[in-house]
Amino acid sequence: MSTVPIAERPQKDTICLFDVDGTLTPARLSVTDEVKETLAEVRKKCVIGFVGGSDLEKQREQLGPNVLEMFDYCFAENGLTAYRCGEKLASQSFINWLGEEKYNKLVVFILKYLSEIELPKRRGTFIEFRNGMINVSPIGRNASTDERNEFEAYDKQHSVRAKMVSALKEQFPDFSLTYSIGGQISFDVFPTGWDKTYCLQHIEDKGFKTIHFFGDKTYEGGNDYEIYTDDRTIGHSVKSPADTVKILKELFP
Ligand code: M1P
Repeated sequence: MSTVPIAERPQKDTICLFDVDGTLTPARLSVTDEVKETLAEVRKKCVIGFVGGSDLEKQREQLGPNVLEMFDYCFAENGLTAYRCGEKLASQSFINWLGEEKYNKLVVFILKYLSEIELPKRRGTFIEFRNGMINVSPIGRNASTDERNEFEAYDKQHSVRAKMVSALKEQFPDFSLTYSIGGQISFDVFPTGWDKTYCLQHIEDKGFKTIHFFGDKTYEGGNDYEIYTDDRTIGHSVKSPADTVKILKELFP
C-alpha cells in the first residue's frame, strides 16, 4: 500500500506521537495487525511518529522490520536517534555529553552495587550502552519473558530498582542525570532533559499546530510523564494498545 504524501493529508498540521511499550504493543512484544491497520488509516489523515525509550533495533523487533516506512517520524531512545521519512536526523551521544571519566565511575558503581544485592536470579547484560542513554537491568537484559515477569513481580515487592535509583542519586548528585523506570526489568539513565520531550525539537519547525501524544506511563516518575504534561502536546493516557486504537478511532473517525 503506498503512503499518502504528507502535503496531501487533510490534517497535515497534526502529528500523533506514540510511546511503544504498553501503548502500541504489550511490553516488549510485537504489534498486532489491528494496531498496524489503525495506524495506517490515521496516517492517511495526519502525520504519525513513535517515541520510545528503547533503541531502534528493539523497536524493529516489536513494530516490524519496515518500521522506518510505517511512520513519518521514528524516535528511538527518546529522539536521540531520529528519522524523518526514513532519513536519519542529527543526534547527540550520552558518552560525549558525560565524558569517559564520569562514565567510568558510574559503571564501576553500578556493577559493584549489582554484585552486592540479593536477587533470586541473574542473567546477562546488566548495562546496555546506547547512543543517548544507558539502560541498567538488575536481572540482566538476556532474561526470558517468564523471567522478566518474575523480576517485575519481585521488584514490586522489594523495590530493587527504586532503591538502586536512590543510591545512584545520592552517589552522583552533580552528574545531572535522570533515572527513569519505564519498563519491566530495567531503568534508563540519561542527561536531565533528554526525556521524551527531547524528540519535540525535531518537529518544532515543521509547522505542526497540534501534537497528540499517547502513552501509558504518564504518571509522575513514569517515562511518558514529561511529554504527556508538556505544554506543546495534547496528552492521552492509555491503558493498553486496544485503548490507543479506541481513542484514535474517536479522534479520526
Ligand atoms: O520502552 C520502555 C522501556 O522498555 C525497556 O524496558 P524493560 O526492558 O525494562 O522492559 C527498555 O528498552 C527501556 O529502555 C525502555 O525505557
